[in-house]
Amino acid sequence: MRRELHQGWTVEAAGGEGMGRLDGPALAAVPGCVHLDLLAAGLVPDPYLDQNEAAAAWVGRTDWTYTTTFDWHPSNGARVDLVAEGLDTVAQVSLNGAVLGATRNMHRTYRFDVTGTVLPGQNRLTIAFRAPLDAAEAASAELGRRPHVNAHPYNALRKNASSFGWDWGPDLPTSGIWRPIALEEWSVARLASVRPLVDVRPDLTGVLQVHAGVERTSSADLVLRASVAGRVTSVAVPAGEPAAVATIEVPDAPLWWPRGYGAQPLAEVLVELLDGDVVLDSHRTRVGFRTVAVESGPDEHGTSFALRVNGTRVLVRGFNWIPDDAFLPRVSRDRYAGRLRQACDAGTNLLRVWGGGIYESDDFYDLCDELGLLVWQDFLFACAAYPQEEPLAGEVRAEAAEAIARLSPHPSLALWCGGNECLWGHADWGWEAPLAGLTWGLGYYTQTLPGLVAELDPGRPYIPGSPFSPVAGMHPNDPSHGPMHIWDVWNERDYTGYLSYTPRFVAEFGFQGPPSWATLTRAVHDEPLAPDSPGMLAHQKADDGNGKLARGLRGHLPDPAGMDDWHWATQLNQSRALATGIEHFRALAPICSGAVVWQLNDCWPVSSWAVVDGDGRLKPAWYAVRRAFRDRLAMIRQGTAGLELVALADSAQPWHADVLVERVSFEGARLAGAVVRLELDARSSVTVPLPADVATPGDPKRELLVARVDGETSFWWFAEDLDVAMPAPQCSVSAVRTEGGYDVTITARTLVKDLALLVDRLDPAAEVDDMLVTLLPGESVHLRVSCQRDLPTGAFAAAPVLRCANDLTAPVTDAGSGPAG
Ligand code: BMA
Repeated sequence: MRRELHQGWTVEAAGGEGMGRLDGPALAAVPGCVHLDLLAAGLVPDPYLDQNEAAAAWVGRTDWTYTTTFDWHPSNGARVDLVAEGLDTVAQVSLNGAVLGATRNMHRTYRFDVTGTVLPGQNRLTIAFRAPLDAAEAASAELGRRPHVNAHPYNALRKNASSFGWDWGPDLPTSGIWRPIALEEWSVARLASVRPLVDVRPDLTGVLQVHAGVERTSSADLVLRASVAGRVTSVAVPAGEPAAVATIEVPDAPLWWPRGYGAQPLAEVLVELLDGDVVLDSHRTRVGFRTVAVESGPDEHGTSFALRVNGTRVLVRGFNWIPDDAFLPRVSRDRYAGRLRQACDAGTNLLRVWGGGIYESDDFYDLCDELGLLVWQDFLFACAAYPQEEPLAGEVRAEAAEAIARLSPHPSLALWCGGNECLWGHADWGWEAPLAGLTWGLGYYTQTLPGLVAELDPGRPYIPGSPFSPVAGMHPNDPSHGPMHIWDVWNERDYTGYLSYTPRFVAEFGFQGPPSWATLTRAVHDEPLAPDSPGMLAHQKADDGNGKLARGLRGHLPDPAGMDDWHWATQLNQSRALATGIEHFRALAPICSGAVVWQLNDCWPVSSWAVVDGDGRLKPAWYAVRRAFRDRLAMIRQGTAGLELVALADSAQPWHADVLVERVSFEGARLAGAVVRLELDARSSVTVPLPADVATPGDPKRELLVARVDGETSFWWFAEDLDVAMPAPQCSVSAVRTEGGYDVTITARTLVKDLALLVDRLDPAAEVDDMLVTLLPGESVHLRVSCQRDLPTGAFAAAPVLRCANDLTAPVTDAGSGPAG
């Protein structure tokens, strides 16, 4: 019997900088975190707004004590356990004044036997958290300081690394009971662990092996019963046995596939522990029948790296995932569902759960199973050297074993990875001197973690880190060998730098842009608002972030004239940078088998690499990624011998089509043209040189190439916007009120490049169905705007709502706009 203890909690400062700031205990939400409690009680201003983050720094320097009372009356359970699924982080747990134990890992579940301590009638449960910054610093001093990025020694404590601040995240280390806490009463025996492992034999027989661990209070002969897909099996668990395995074979099991490759059938699994006819404990989960493997081996380009599901190579189009809120308990199932929907709608088939975050809740992985989103799961190590001594080593083992067992049933889980950039850090970031011979984590990545995966989840591939070279002695970020991260482009180079790479798999690459205007202006109220106004700087965490944004524009777009132009230009540049990278990496298939964008989401309102901002709004870059992630792409690219058309059919169907490639003037005159016939097998690509008369411009400043196929259009510009005779844009705009918003028709009178309706400027809740559309003179686009509000006439007809690339050099001329309503 399980009973949640989520009611009646209070929190009070028990030491440190928070002493004297509160009149007394404040009401506390469980699951929750102290920042949210203080916010709800009006005791701190919202740390996500303006410069409030700094004003809340004392919260992480305060010891916090959570207390509740609850009534309890004995049932017939012989044992009573207190089960805490997430305590953040260094804490002492007491019941009725008796210390039950100490915790120091937010990524673990703690179970305390409270039989005899829990009393009939009223009980008082107290969880005293040590200030996380003090705890991390003390642990670091004890274990020996080791290199890490950012301000605080997150590498000494098993707590969400990014909660101490990251180059996109606020420095707001939390405390609290962040996951459910409950009393569990049981007798005779319970299921201490359940791991349903799945395999598929070559004859397509699905094999489910349920590994169950049993904890007992008395010796009894028990039975483990498991069922799946209408089949049931039972195995004896004789007295004294701590574990059992039940195996079920499912002939012709329907295969689970990643999205774009097939369906996602899921089978319910019921696992029961029986004493005679009495069901002592049960566990329900779902599995999907499929195999997954990493393909990695030498070839003429280096060492391949690709995921294979059911033997089929998957071309990965992915995003990196970070915690969706710095205050983790706010991330509900609905919020996950919305964010994952945005990932799917952008055409992705994989999310990489980054090692500086958390093992997400079951909801996340359940949804990924349903949506066919593969999950690359990092173990929780990021950008630092990690001590291999106790107490950290034991925490790492316990946490990893629990995570492996919890996540192993999920068919979406495709890969375990030792961590983020720790191997790279050791190779390149000058750790040798500060480490002075101390351990740095290698044993975790090469022994502890692969050992646990082999023992607990043997069917799933493991790699020691990302980036990682499978060849001994090779630099971990070698482009030719295994997965790499491309960061020199954002940090030091122009985004065309992506084109110089021939990677095997890009697990991270990204380019910053500011959040949507509505998000930005909800969070930052600087007067005047400028890229470097104080609140803006508080919401730009990257090293020289604004400098890199500004330098990133150079050669592509003019220096922005003011805040509106800066915001649009940097968002547009982010879009183009990501599209450049993605198209290039996809065009390299099959040499390159994955492009995983850094990053999908944000954890608060901030300028960052995300394509969905901290309030969940789609940035222009999301639309650019969606276009670049289409199943079928026909792109004009610069080849070694001239311009060529690269066509990619990344879908289960062959692609037979004609691509019309035309050279046109900026005025829309057709100057030359050719039809390229595509006869592509499923999952294949072709490169066709373009005829010289099409590929060679008469006037590179006034011409472009247009490739049209199946209603989709792509473009080739002979020079950057700054270097061509980009016309001052003219369009006419008409809008018709519809049930859920507006149908907007925009007709170009001149060439209009990368047109966007930034509708959140009109209504923070509004969204548009497409963005970054290029129109030749006379062409139109119909955009659907979802919006409940009635908008004034002409609302869509001018900046800062209607924007395009050419209005950065010349303002849009309104060639007549229709009524907006
Ligand atoms: C990589 C990531 C993150 C970081 C990002 C942007 O290093 O793994 O640590 O946020 O780059 O700098």
